[in-house]
Amino acid sequence: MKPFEWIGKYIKPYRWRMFFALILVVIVSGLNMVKPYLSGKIVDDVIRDGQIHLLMNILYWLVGVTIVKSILDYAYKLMFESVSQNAIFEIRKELYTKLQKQDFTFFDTTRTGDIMARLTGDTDAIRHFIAGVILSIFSNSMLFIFALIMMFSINVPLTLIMLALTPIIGFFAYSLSQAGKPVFMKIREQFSKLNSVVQENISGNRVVKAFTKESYEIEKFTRENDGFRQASLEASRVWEKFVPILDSLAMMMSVVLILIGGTLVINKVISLGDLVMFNGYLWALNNPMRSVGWLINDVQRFLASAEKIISMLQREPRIKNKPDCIIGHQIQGDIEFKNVSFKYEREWVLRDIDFTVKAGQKVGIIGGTGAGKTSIMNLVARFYECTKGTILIDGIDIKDLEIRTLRDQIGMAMQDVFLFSDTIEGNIAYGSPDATMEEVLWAARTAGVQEFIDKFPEGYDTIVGERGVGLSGGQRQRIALARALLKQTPIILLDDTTSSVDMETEHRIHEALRSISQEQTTFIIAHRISSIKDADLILVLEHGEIIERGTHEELIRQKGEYYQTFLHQYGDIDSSGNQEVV
Ligand code: M5T
Ligand code: MG
Repeated sequence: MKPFEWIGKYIKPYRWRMFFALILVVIVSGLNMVKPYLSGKIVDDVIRDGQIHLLMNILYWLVGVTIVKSILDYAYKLMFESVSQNAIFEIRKELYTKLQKQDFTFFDTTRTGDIMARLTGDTDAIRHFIAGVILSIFSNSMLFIFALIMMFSINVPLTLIMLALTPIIGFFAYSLSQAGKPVFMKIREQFSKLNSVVQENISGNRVVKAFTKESYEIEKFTRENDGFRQASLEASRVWEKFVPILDSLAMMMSVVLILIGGTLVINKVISLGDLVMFNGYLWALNNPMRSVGWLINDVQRFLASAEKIISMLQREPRIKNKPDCIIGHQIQGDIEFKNVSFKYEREWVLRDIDFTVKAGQKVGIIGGTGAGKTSIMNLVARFYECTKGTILIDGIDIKDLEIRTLRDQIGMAMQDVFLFSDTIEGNIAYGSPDATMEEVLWAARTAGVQEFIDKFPEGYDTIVGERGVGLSGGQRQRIALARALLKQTPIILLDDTTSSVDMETEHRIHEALRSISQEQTTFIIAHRISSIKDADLILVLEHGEIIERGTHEELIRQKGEYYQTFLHQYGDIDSSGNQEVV
């Protein structure tokens, strides 16, 4: 879609307001002609012809016109502003809604700074275009036309001479805008660099302090800060170079006017009042020419921003509902991976993953770092689509299920815990806003949140900082677990959920989980054997492949990789593995 056509869509609902505002602009431009006209009248009728009684009338008119003009000015500016604010409100909403629809791949490949720029700087360029540029182009054109009409009515040759001079101003103004363009782009770029340095420094403040890199960070900031200063200075150098030229040219036009106009007055071709009038209209000829360059820049900036926004709005997520997807299916919890292979980019991350789980069964997944455990979870929730093979839930290919139907019935505690800056209760109930306090407390008890909540004087109303600052890693994990449990879904995915809690608490949590989740199909990813040893099926993953599978006892008997891990973790325990592992 073309930017102008696109922006038209957002202005269209307000076309009448816009139309009315434009009419007001025409009226105001017309009223702008009154003052020079009346000045001429003062010279001719009052001063030359001595009609003193006209003076008061003219003054009343001047005051009246100024008041009306100011009111209309205020009115149309407000109208333009409201149209632009309404339009960018919609654009922001659409962008944000689109953002919510995007999949993991989008966020993997798009920088946060770019997304933020779309929502801030670029939408502001659109606002400026509607409220500033369109208005300015229209009002300048109107002024230009009205002034020309008035000037032609006074003297045609003089007007033609003046008109012939205006392109010179236009040319210099255009050159100024072109010279200024790279500089202004540099300022914007430099500003966003400065922003990202600050942003990263604030989120990484703990690492900065831990490695005592404060002075390094200040240096980094100073570099960008200085870059911003240089760019701004460069802009004013360009500006200061051209502005006197533009002003002198405008002055030159007045000189030419006085020279030629004066001769015409002496020769009685026009009156002195006409010359005064003419001089008054000259700025209405100058001004549009002076703005031309800036308006071109602003239009270009609008086009660039609009194109970026359009491309973000048009970007389709890879993962989306099929047109005939199954909506509202009540999941039982049978899960089957059929020869599933997967890669994020080029490297295969999972190869030929093949297993079946019955509803209500517990699956443990164990394996080294980077073996592909989290990737399996990502596939179950369809955050990514498997490259080869099929994943079936209750015998249905998950690609045929509506995404919401699928994800609403999966409770997830992710490896990388994210908490919102909200109360602990708010965080637990994030996925289940209708849950009662009893239910929240139940989930909190099961996940072991209750055990530490007394440490906070405000209990569940304690507000946790951004990303959960103020809580220990284990506390954060337990809140994330409670959040997943509270949803009470037929499928639960727990990715390394108890890795940061001590063995004893972990044991208690797993006991509690066992007693509550009889019907839920549960995936538990863990590095510790103690977390998964009771599972109905344990998958041992290595480099994206299942190398062993079975129950704890079976795997111990196989004396393979699992057994080796077991020995490492419980080296002093009887190798038959029959002993209770805590
Ligand atoms: C398996 C790669 C990663 C690793 C392999 C999440 C993610 C992973 N990878 C990507 O290229 N992009 C991604 O977004 O995939 O990664 P995993 O499944 O996260 O491994 P894991 O969960 O078994 O590891 P760990 O450390 O959590 O125990 O090569 O680079
Ligand atoms: Mg992982």
